[in-house]
Amino acid sequence: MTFDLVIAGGTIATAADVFKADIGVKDGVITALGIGLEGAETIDATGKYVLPGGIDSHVHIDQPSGEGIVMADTFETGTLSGLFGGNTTLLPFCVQEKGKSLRDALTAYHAKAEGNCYTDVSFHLVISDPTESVLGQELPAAVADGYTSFKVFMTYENLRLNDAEILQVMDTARRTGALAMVHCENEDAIRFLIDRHVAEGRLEPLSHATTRPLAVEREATHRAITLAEVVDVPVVIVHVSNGAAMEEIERARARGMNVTGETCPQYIRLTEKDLEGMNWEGAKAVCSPPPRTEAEWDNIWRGIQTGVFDVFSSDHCPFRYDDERGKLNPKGRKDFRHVPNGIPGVETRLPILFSEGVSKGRIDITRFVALTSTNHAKTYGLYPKKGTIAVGADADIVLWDPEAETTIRHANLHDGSDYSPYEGLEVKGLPRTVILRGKVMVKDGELVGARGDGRYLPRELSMKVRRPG
Ligand code: DUC
Ligand code: ZN
Ligand code: ZN
Ligand code: ZN
Repeated sequence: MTFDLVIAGGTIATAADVFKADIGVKDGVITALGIGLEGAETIDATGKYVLPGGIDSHVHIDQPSGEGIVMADTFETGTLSGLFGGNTTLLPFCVQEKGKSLRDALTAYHAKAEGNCYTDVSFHLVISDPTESVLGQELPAAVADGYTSFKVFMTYENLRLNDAEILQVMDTARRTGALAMVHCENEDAIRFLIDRHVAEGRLEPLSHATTRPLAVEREATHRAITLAEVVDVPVVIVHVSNGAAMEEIERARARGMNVTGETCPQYIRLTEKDLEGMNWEGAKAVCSPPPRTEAEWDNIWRGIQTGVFDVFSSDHCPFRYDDERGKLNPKGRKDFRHVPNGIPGVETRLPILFSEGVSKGRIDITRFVALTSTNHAKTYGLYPKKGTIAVGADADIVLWDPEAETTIRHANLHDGSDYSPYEGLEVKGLPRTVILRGKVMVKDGELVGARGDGRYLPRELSMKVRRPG
């Protein structure tokens, strides 16, 4: 048999194994792993790692942000940036606005994504208005249609649910087999601290961090896990920023709970100090939960190494810095309360984890693949079609040069923001060629794929939820 495409001579790494073999691709699917394979087209992968395409299960693209603020990425720029960062699948959030149906939200997001994507995409829902019809009909119907995960917020006035509502939403997850994700920060505690900061005239970006201290996240993490325990349902704790919140996950697992932990590059590379700085520069690092301290980086690394964290996601949530509709909107220029929460990072996630993790000897390549691809596919119902290199899987493949070095400069990135919070960071290890379902999209750092090559993916239930038999 001749293959459409052969990737020859590289070192394949999956979440379980590292071995030298050629990959044979036919009709967009991996159909053989072997030695001496021949195809219509051959890509020489000598000296490269050959990895399953990155899956980023936590990104925000073209999401309504209120106050006339506009998110910096469309599906075109967001997925292009993800592609250049070594990703072949992104999972953005589709947000239900209060008073609207899930169908409204899904229709709007599909319209934004359709024909515009450079990677495959699939949506998590955000439930902000859990009415009887949402819980009883709409959500179960959406799960049946392949939207098998959703996020709830414990903070933000227009998104937060109270404990009674979270219990109801989690119970719907239990009935339908969907997977619930929770943003854990105590809204009342944040409000209390904001009032105090405002009374003291402390309106600079750093106050974003000091009004959301670690205890605010730890308490909410404990509570979210407790609510999941009461309902008896698996839960994902997203964007864990510190060791104390992480220990809540460890304790829950020790008593037998099914808790998935997620962390992000900002919690191993940024600190609260990045929110200081002249001319409101600190706004560039405003995200929630906020970056912590270098001591917390060490705690997060322990969780990455020992498996407390299953997934390493970007939480890409891009706003422009020097733009009326972005971080420095007319109100945000004077008052941290109006600086939108979120930072870009979909293109820098893999290089940062590889460089800080694999190149510096903190994790091995199999753990890197698990944290950036395989575990995302398993957690969110895409495995084994996505997230691995195996016969029968989609040919989503990245050729990774472990020796390539660069200094992160926003000028070289492809997102719609106008800065990177990692400007000047030196990284070792970069994606060079990215293949989506057998189609070469990026070749040696140059774009060869087209907008619209990415598809929408309905998903199965999470492997964390599925029960044998
Ligand atoms: N939560 C996110 O997941 N992303 C950006 C901001 C936030 O609060
Ligand atoms: Zn969040
Ligand atoms: Zn506790
Ligand atoms: Zn997020």
